Amino acid sequence: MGKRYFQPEIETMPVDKIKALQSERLVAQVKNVWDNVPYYRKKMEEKGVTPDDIKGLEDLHKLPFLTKDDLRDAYPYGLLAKPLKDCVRIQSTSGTTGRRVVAFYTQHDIDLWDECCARAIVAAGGTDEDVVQVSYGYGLFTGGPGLNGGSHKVGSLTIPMSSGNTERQIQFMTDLGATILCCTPSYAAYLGEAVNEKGLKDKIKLKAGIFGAEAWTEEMRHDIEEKLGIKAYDIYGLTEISGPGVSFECEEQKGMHINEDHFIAEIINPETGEVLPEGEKGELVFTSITKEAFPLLRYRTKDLCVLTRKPCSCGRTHIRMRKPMGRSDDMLIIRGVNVFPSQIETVLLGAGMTPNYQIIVDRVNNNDTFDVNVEISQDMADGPREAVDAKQKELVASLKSMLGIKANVNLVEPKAIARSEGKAVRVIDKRKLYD
Ligand code: DLL
Repeated sequence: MGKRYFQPEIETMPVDKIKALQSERLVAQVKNVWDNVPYYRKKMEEKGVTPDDIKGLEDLHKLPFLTKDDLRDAYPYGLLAKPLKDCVRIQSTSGTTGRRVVAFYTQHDIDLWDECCARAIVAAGGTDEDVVQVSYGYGLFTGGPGLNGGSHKVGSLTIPMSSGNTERQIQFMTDLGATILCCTPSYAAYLGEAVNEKGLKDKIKLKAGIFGAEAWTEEMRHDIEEKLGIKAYDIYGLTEISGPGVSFECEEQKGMHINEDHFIAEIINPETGEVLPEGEKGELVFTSITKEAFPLLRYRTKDLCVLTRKPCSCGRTHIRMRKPMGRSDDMLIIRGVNVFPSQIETVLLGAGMTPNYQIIVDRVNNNDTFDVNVEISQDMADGPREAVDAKQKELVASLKSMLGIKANVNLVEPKAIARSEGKAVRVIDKRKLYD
């Protein structure tokens, strides 16, 4: 049995103490941005707030929100709170042109970020005896560098694989006896498929995986756990707020503990901006209270989520967020109905299908078309045609009952859908081309 926590005093700190710490850090951070970031000062002045108005957590709601548009307006250096000479790294999102976000880090920021990722690795059972294969992309994407830094802090042997080259991934995994795998859940599912096809499941020593960077369902978790013979843990984060490790799952696998000594979380009504009470679903908003180079206050993530402070049997006291079930900008509106890709994943995997699927939406003669392509397994491909037809009908019916609208379900041959090595492309919305 390894260590249970990476930083026990912080991770199990009584809630009133965490709140006091957050209050103190918030007050200091507000003063810091007011003094050092003209963009913030202007936003605060526009809202009629000054640092004197912010005396603690209870005043957080008085601060203006920050959105991706602000990041774009202030691009590239307009939100820096430290001189460039104190910054040592940038990371960036993989967003399409025009939506790129560049985040800055001092060495201290990177140290704290690494600690957050180390907490996640220890929560997944990691120790200095583990061999951690980091198969998130390295480079501008935060996944590789974040988990790499966390693994170093834990003292695990780190394999900086990056993503791609599945053959080599599996070779290193078996030869070096990797025990913890870090990558996107869609890539984990792909690796699981490849390991089983090669008959190597008995040859791998993996015990846990730390998967995030995209929405994934409980059904997907079971699929990966079964294919790789591991426990699959969720990890969440975003470039703007640091990267992976903003929150992470513990052995309970019931929501992700937010590292509250660094980030204050709120849930708001995305329409009105009103702060919602604990337990209600809305948009997740973060305030970074320890960041030096790029501190964002009340940053709107667009991730839809629920928070809970119910005590967790792992002993951690930090608030938990439920798996984000999609981003408000991921939500598809098809024939006037709101559809989240995760609902479709739940239906498909619940019906025993593979996690290889793609949703294609188009507009023909002013009507939305809605196709769900999903691969059948090799067993099904080798079996009777009638079974495939029956499955197709069953899926149409279950999707209709989940979503309220009808989808064309196309069952395609194994390997017909491109595999993803990073974030999976689940939705192709061709209507966007016409807007
Ligand atoms: O995806 C950071 C990360 C890397 C997280 C590795 C976990 C593991 P971005 O590329 O900036 O950063 O994308 C952030 O991805 O706002 C969510 O919409 C989504 N996301 C991240 N983690 C999860 C998760 C990284 N566990 C955006 N579940 C976020 C659902 C997630 N969505």
